[in-house]
Amino acid sequence: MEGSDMETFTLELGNGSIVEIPETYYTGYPLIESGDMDDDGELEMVFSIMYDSKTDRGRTDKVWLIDRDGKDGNYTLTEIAL
Ligand SMILES: [Ca+2]
Repeated sequence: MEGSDMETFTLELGNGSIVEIPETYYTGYPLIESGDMDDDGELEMVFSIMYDSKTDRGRTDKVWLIDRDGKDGNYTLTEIAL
């Protein structure tokens, strides 16, 4: 989008799956972390944008949880309200 600081991100995962991150600010650094957050034996991923220009350098605006359904292998994307 011209004149906008907003952009979408497309994640291509190692297994070939594509996950689209909705429009967000792109002026920071993408951060992807993974861990078994619900203790079900499968990893979830967290995507966020970090900004080093803010007073709080670890601050993010939005965080998305990317979770794979073990049955059909599809990924769900959930914005985490912080
Ligand atoms: Ca898990």
